[in-house]
Amino acid sequence: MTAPESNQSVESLKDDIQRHVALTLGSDPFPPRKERYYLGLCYSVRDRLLGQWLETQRSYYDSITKRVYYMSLEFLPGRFLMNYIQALGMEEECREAVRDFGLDLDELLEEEWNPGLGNGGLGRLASCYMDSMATCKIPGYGYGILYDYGIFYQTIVNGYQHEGCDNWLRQDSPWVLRRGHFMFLINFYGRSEAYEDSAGHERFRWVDTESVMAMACDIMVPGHQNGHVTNMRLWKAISTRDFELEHFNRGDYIGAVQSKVESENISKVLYPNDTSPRGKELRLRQQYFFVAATFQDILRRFRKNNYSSFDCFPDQVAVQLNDTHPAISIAELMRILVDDEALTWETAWTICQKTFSYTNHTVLPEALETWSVELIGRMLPRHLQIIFEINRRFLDDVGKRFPGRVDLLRSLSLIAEDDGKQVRMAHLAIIGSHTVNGVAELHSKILKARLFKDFDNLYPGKFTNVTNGITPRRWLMQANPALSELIGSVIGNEWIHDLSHLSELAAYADDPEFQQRWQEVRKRNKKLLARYVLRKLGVGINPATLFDMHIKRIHEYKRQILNVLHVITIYNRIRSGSVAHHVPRTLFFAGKAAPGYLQAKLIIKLINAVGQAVNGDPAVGNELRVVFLPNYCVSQAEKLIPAADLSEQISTAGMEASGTGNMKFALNGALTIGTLDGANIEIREVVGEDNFFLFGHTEEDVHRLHSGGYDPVQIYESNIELKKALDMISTGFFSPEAPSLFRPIVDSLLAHGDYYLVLADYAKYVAEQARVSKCYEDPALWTRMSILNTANMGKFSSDRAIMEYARNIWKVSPLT
Ligand code: 26Y
Repeated sequence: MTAPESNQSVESLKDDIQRHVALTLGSDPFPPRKERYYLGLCYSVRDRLLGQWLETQRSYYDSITKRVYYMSLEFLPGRFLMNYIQALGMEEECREAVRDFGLDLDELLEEEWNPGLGNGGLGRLASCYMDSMATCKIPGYGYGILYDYGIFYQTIVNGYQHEGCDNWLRQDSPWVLRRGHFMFLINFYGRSEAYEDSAGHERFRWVDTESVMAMACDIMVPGHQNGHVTNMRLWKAISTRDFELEHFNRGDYIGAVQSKVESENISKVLYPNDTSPRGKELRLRQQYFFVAATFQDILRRFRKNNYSSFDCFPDQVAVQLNDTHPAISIAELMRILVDDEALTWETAWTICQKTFSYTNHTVLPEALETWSVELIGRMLPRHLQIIFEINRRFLDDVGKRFPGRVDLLRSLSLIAEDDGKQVRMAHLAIIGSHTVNGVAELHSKILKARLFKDFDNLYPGKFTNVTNGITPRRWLMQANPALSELIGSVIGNEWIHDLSHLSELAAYADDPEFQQRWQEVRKRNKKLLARYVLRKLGVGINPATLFDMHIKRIHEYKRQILNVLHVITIYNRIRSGSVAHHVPRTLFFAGKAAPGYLQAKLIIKLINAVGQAVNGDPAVGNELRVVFLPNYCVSQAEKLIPAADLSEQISTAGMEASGTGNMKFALNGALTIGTLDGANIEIREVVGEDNFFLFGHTEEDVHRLHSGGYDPVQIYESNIELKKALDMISTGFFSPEAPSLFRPIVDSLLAHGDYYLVLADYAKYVAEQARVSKCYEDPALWTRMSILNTANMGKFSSDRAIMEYARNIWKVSPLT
């Protein structure tokens, strides 16, 4: 852009900001106030994107192309403003415009609240995929729920997690476009009624239902500087007029309002569990509400293109189920096709299987969703009938192929009989889909070899792998501007669109001058983080120490406790003056615990208690520091990750399906200490064994140890340092006011069998950590390893993942 043009665009941007402050917000533009000008800027940026968005949506209709529907109960997009600004390529303009008003863009960006519409990895993955769909011009949409309250706001009080409400829409979001004209009626409860149609066939209809409306709320997801803007459509529950009238007619005004409020509760709050479903009625209501609204929208679009027959439905529509949370879709599409469209069961089922594909995100048995037959039967009576019919035909078929195999029928059935009758949503998703994928090679292998072995035998080729990816736009370009600039200065900026270009950095890994620049950037990022921590926690940390980070949901399988045992071990070594290769470290922990997961909450308290003891001990000085950052979220991750030296990816092998934090760290030049789990394995493969700190039992070891013979007590007895650390925890060293406070943690390790094999991996972990310290003492070596990590991360772009889904699963091509 030439100078006068750019001046012109800065001036017109300034005019727009002030116009929005005055005319959209009704505020006096003078003097310029931060919150007002932040919103003025948002609306001005939004204006510039809306045209592209309309154009993109129009182009879908013009080309009558197959579209992807990415259905997810969770999205974690992070802040939008900078993402939009960079997508439009107007960062400099924006900086200048707000500077002219005496404001600072980076400060304005901090005004934005994070939309916390997800729990963790699964939701963030959905948002990375939206970014890549837009950037790769894959025609599609994200579908979800607009929760009024996202994931709870975490504070730490006296070391304990407290949950607060995340009322993110309190001040209305400039990014949420409410579409009052897209409203669909959603039914619940009632009963299924048989009747005879004019041709004398028995048919069913769903009657005497209660209903609620779903209103569409749209959020734009722009591709990177390509003029393509994808839509994320989130549903909000609105009560129906009928519902109210029924009460009004009875003269029951308060009853009317109450029923209105209750029906609108459906989209009120995100369930904050990320591993154990609780069979709560409202959660099933959310799932069906979301599914029914989305399918009405899909059919509306399908019909708009004037299709005469449903046979071509799968040529127009690909639906990706993000885990089983939207799996009731399969019964819903069957209901629509059989009851409303009067197709035969066989035709409808073929269409279903050609339309759906399902991504599994976990093998933890407690995370596999089931719903009681009683609940589904009451809330969705016709769907239960359909599920039973799907199951009857399916088991019939299996019975014919494997006569006499009752065990097989029991293991494959959609209905589990052991714990009251339960519908297994994963089984429904598998048989109703054409493709099922895991999210990393090991995970996909486990799905085939263990969890869904019988299904894999039954449907060879149905199971496949798509290793997760992350968007380099948010996780390098936006989160780490300094490193992006350095990279750009030597290899150009093509990596933003094609991450494999990062491999060109490998040529500089041993270049002393480049190494020095690399270190300077990293040091700068660490200083910025130290300042943030000081501001947030009032705790001073030293940027010259090794920044060691363990940031993710708190869960026993992620083994924060293993990290804590290492911290205590180092602490004891420092106190006894026996430190070999100790390098001063700052440990960062961050993450939320599900509010009902008491053991995870106790782990948070323990981390804070250990932090208090370590940080307050004058014998430790600067050698070791432990900080727990409250309220981990996308924006916090963007601040932490670019400043990390070491990334902790230490889950019990076989339990972390993929992980995506591991990718974000390595992309930003942190080194990983990790187990052979999830995508760690593939990261190690590409960055090279020498550039990865590996330890721990393999998935096969874990399987074997779980089959019998594992004795954690014996390990405890025979390892002095471990014993000492555990004894300190259990005897109240870290909780003198309540000595037995942490007993449940030690009991889970010693008395209850240590299911996550913390003790089994302790010695190797501590030894590998010593190797980390040793490497860190050699800056040239460390920097080389760091550069090579970044250089080899091309594979983990979500663009690669999305193109695999598009080619192999959805069969859609990018728009040209
Ligand atoms: C059923 C309900 C309680 C539930 C809600 C959320 C169950 C699971 C979840 C979320 C699961 C999740 O976030 N899984 C993570 O998905 C990431 C993206 O594939 C993986 O990288 C990560 O390993 C996996 O734990």
